[in-house]
Amino acid sequence: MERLDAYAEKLDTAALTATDTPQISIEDNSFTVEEAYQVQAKSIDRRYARGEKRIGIKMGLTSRAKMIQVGVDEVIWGRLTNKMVLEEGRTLSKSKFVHPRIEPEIVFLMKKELKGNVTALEAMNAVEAIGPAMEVIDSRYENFKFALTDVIADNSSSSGLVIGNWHKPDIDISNLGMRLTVNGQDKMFGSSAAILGHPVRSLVSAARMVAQSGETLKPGDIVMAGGATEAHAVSIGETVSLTVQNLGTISITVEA
Ligand code: 0L1
Ligand code: MG
Repeated sequence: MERLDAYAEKLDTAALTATDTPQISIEDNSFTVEEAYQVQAKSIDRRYARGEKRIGIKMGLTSRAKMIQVGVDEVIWGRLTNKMVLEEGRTLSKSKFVHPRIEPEIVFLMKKELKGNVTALEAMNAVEAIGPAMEVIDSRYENFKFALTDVIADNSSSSGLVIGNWHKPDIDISNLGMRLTVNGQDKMFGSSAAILGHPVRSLVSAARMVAQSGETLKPGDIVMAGGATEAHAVSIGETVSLTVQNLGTISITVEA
């Protein structure tokens, strides 16, 4: 089997069986960012072959808090499938993940195609709706430790998402308060401004970065803009809730 196919199979199996795996970059120090995105695409192709459907993309490491938490300081992206969606107000089965964490985000729903280098105005004009969201990230690597190439190959740790009600995009999202609670206790406070200064910048980056892989953002796609605070490592029995100013509250309960 070709080297990149073998990495894709290894990461796909790790995600499917919720089992951790050693970092690729430790054994292969010639592994490049370009190759890592190819591995990501190949591992997602394996999901499509099992019947999963593409629903959009996620942006990762779009805030300083996130970059510091994992020691990687570049914006990255990953692909989302229908199987990753968790129903708002319901449960997350911890046993289906290796070591899941939850982070507070803003999500966009696209109404127009967006491709390559676009302005913030063009990006906002392509948005149908915005909403509050929580991303469930789950590195497939041992101890949640990775280099930039590793995490890109691992679909940027993408593993689940919870989305709230959609709102018209005429709400000012530049500086919305975001509050994550666990069993009603405050855990993280942030602002949508922590997402690259304004979440629309994440959408601008998304259009440019996916184009480098020959893809576009399409009508109906969702785009997760990235975490506004560091991520919370979840435990069984926790109800994790996010309130985003003017956008509403969403919750998920962690079960075995
Ligand atoms: O969505 C994110 O910002 C996470 C990207 C990958 C790094 C991590 O697993 O925390
Ligand atoms: Mg995220």
